[in-house]
Amino acid sequence: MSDKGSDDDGPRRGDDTGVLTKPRARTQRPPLYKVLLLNDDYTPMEFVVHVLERFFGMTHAQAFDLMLTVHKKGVAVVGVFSFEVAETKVAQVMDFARRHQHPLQCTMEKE
Ligand code: TYC
Repeated sequence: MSDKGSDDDGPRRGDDTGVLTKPRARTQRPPLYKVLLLNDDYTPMEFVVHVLERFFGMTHAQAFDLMLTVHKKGVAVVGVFSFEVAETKVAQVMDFARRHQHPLQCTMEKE
């Protein structure tokens, strides 16, 4: 099934005009969630770069640029995912940071 296609049974005959009308599709797209990384004063820059490479599939250059954005602005969106994937990414980052005793914070919010 296409994500933009209709779920109906195709054209229907109108009341008495002979015009075929196509009912609007009511298919809902699942909600998406932004994963946010927060700045802090203690987590080493290289650790954040490694997190972005490891859990968000970024190149070193992409990860470095985004780390600097978080460092300067305080927060940035690092990806947009389904609820389940976003929840997993947040848990992976929080667990990895905790295991390395860094206070790095990662959260999610509905788009
Ligand atoms: N501000 C940190 C430092 O100066 C680096 C940092 C960047 C920490 C991004 C967290 O999400 C973060 N060492």
